[in-house]
Parts: sequence; structure tokens; C-alpha cells
Amino acid sequence: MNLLSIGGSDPSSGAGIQSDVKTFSSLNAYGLTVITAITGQNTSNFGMVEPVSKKILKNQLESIISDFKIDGIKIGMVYNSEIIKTIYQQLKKLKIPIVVDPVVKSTTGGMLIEKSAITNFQKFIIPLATIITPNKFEAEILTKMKINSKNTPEKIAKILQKMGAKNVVITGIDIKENKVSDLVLENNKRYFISGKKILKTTHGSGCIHSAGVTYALAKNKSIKESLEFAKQITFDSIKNSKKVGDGIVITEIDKQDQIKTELSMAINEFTKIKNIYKNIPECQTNFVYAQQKPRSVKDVLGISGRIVKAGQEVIVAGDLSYGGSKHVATALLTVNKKFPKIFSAINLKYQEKTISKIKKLKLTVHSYDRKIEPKNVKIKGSTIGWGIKTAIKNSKKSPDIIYHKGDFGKEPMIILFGETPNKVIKKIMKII
Ligand code: PXL
Repeated sequence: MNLLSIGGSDPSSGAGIQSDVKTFSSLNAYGLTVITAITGQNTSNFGMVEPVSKKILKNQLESIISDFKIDGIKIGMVYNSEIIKTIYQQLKKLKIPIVVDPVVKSTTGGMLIEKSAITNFQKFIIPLATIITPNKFEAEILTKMKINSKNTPEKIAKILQKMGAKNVVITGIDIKENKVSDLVLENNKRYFISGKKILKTTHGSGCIHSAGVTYALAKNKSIKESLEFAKQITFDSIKNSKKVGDGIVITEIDKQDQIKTELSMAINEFTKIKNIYKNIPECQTNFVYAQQKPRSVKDVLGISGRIVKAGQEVIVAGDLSYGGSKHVATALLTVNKKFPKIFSAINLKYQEKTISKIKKLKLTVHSYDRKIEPKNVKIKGSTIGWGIKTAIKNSKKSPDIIYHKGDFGKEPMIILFGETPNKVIKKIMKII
């Protein structure tokens, strides 16, 4: 996947173009960049801004647009009217999700847009937005209104939508105790996304948020899913922020968080599959994802509880934690030992109709028989490891599915495997 970030250079790499390249890359997307301005700043002070010329901006945009298949675009710092108009001319014909992060001021106080350019920003950049992601302060600057009991966040969001943004999120507007809420306005619906608040002054969290939205939209996620995903990675990046320079800390996604965010996004998607409750077994479902070279269940991320059936819905009971799953994690570890590219697995209800569907598809399917399990295995309680090992013993290809038909008092089960949680979801969609 190729994602383009249009914005300013931040030599501290905490925000702007450099931060976006890091975020895209840690999400396994390829980051393209078009630089609008060069800033001189560090973690304590904001120095100069030098916008690039129209000529080189246009040449950068043309170079990238003519060569790459771009899956998503993020627009950050645009600085002046000339830059705004040039971006508009190049982007107006594109049919790609565009996330507009209307940055106005850096945490260290530097202005990221000229005052005189706000009107052109409204006229040319806002209408390009699949979604615009201002914080409360930026929303106020763009609408030239103060948010208060009369000018509610809803009203301000509507004004931004009238200016041409298809969807609007105003972040950090409703700060309840320990919570930070974002107001979302889609075409015909309005809702809040809330999350835990961390009291910390950081550099770069807004950039990670909008880069995360760009990534998720390019992955065809809905607006709500994309914002939930972005909120999660932003939260993780603040928790993971590092003191790299002498001043404020810099936010960053680390490798471990990436495993967590990919899995939580897939779990979220799983729970929304139509009628998925019919595929949840009596012992419920776990969905796991391992780090590189997993050795024990402690290296495998899973749900500390389970994905459980609640009427015709499924809900996630518990948090994601390493060692959170024993059974599915052991199955995964056993497969990963022989097929080291397999990092994710889920268990589903055994149904004859699922098995016959699986057999018609071109999937690699194996099974084992718990009735022939050796006594010493049963005593040691290592049934699953034994079963999986037996099932793949003669296999040269990594398994998509391994199932068993149960035993006296033991529920039959299907376990689905894949390289990533996303690939597991794709297989689920094929077999149900
Ligand atoms: O976080 C907003 C932002 C975006 N782009 C650049 C920046 C900053 C904040 O400092 O420097 C280039």
C-alpha cells in the first residue's frame, strides 16, 4: 500500500513528513512525501519556516502522482495560499481518500499556516477532505468561532461540513474526567468516540492520529473504524513517547504496539461480521497474533477473556495481553515452529457445513483425531500441541485450517491460521 503525506519537514522527526513516514512504515505501508515547507525546530523551540516554491511543489506532486498508485493521501502543513492552490490543482481530479489535518500551530508555538491563508484553506483544501481532523483549537480557527454552549462542537462541525469536508472529527473537545472524546459528524450521523486520557505534553500525536486515519481509510475501513483505529494507535504512541531531545517527549508507534493495533482492528472487524455469533463455539473464541520468533504463549498476544456470544451479538470480554490465550496460542506456536510465517490464529465452531465449504475451496486443510490421542499426552494436558503436530506432520504447505471432531465430552473445533490477523479475517469471510 502506498500512502502520500503532503506537509512540512520537521527536523526533529517528531511531527510532519518525517513522523508520517515512520508511522506509515510501522504499519507496513510505503510512505511517499511531498514537502510544502521546511521548518527549523527541536523539542524545545520553533525557529524558522521556509515554504518551498510553487515550481518545486508542483514538480514533486506531478512526479509522485504520475508514477505511483496512491491508496491514501494526508495533507498536513500547507503554510501559504500559493501552496494551497497548487495542491488543489493537482489533487482535485483524484479519487483517493484524502485526510486533511488542518495544523495551525506547533506544540512549541510555531505558526504552521499564515493567517492570510485561512480563507483559501477553507475554499480549496477543506473541499478535498474525505475527512478533516481538527482539534478544538483548530476547529475554532477554521470557523472563526469560539466553541461554547451556544456554538456547540456539533454546530462547528456542521459548518466545516458545509465548507465541503465530507466527514468531520473534532478531537479532544469533551474532556470528562480521565476521558478524551472526539465528536464525529458523518453524512447523516453524529457520535462520539471516547478513550482514556493521558496527561502529558507530547510532540507528534496529532500527526500520528491523521496518518492512522489515512492508513485505515486506504484499507477500506469505515470512517468509524478508521477513527477508532487512529485513536488506539495515538493512545499507544503517547504511552510509548520518548525523550529523544532536551525538551518535550516525542510520540512514536513501537513494534509491539503495531501487533496490538493490527489485532485489535481485526477483532473489531470480526465482531461486526454478519451473523458471526453462529460461528462462536461453546468454549468461546480467541484470536491471537504473535511477535517475531515466538517461543512461548507469553510471546503471543491474545484476549485475556474471550470473544463471547451475547444473544445474536458477539462481544469482546477482556483485554489484549501477552499470554492471554493458552489453547489457540499453543496451536499457533506449534504451527509457527514448522511454518515460521504463520503468526495469527482464531478458533471457530465446528460445523459440517463449514467443513464442506472449506473442502470446496482451495485451502490447505488438515485434521486430527482426539480419539487416538496417546494416554501420556492426555495426562500431561498437551492435547492441542500433540493434535496440531500430528495434523501437519506430513504437510509441506502451511495450513489454512486444522480441525478435529471432538471426543467424549470434548467439543469439536476449527482453528484458522494466517500470516496476519487481516489474512485470517479474509479466510473467515470465505468459509462462513
Ligand atoms: O503537529 C503538527 C505539525 C505538522 N507539521 C509540521 C510540524 C508540526 C508541529 O510541529 O512541525 C511540519
